[in-house]
Amino acid sequence: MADSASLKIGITCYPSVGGSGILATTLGEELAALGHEIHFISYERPFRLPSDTARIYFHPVEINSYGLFKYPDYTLPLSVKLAEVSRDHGLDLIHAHYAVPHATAALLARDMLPEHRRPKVVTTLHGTDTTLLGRDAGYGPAIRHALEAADGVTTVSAFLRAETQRLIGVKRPIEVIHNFFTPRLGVADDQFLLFHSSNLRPVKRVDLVLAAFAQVEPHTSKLLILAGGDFSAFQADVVRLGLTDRVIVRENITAIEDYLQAVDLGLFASESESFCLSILEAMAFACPSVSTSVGGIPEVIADGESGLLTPVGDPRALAAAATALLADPARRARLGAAAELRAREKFSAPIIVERYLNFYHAVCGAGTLRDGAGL
Ligand code: GMT
Repeated sequence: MADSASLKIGITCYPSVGGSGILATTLGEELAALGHEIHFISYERPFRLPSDTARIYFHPVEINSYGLFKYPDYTLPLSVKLAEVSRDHGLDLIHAHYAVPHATAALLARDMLPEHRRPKVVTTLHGTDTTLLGRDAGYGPAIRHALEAADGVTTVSAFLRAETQRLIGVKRPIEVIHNFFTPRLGVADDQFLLFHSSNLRPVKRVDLVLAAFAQVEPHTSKLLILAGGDFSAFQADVVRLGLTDRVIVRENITAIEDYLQAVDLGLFASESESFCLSILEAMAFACPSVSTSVGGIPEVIADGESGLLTPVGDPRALAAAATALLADPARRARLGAAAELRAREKFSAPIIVERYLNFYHAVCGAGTLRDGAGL
């Protein structure tokens, strides 16, 4: 183990959608935030693993397909990659999430290395690795061996520990460590979270969003950017404006609701915009926005009632509006409640979808499509 308190940890898990991979990813992020060095090893980057996080590295496992093999093998290339990463980065520990095949591959990796460079192996059982595969005669003995030979084993519930003992006959101690979830954007309880969401195209004026945010009180606010695309072109601005620790970027997020629940104020600097769906999405979560008054945005935000509008190209005005709302929680709450009501009453799915349907009917003429007259 390393002399200092910080560990070098390899994590292997399923990278696709699924609780075990999500838990492994979140655990890695939390550990990295605490100063540990985390190396993810899998056939793909775990889908929730953000890019460019300090102290987090991803090592892909390459899988070749050989004519002799009827079934492609992942376990051996994974074990070799785990051993390589362990050797090259001096891992203290490999944490295998979901026994098959990760626990076995981790053991192989450990055994491939010279004794003094062997990492410890911890396996976390997540569910069907015990309850389904554990009772499968083709897997059970291998899982039992991997668990008995690991340096530590955990399960995500007491239920799963009992099932592992009952079904697999594991005798060694098993630690129960439950799953966890805490919304974590690195925002302290007393900090405001401003929010910008867009496809980053030039009309969105992300440069002015950043310029405005740079003028908002630094200690009490962070800016979350949900980027529909590659944000890297703006990183130089982030650094130049001294915003490195204040801007949180998440690229190509589909589950935007998870984030919108946490935001306090939207920040939009578009120079052209026919509507701005992102403002509406925030409104639906009682989050008012400060935005440029352009195009159709005044139809979305009732200025002074459900948000604040400022002139185009004036980041100072945008910053002043944001600062005013951050300084006045009661007004911000009033605007947020009005924004939510406005979103529901004017722009919700039942209302707008019915408008489209009515319009289709009007365009088609009563019965036109059904009786085939229009074909
Ligand atoms: O075991 C599985 O079926 C897959 C696994 C996953 O990767 O999603 O799900 C299990 O692990 C999750 C994370 O620990 C648990 O929240 C799920 O309850 C568990 N699924 C089952 O036990 C069926």
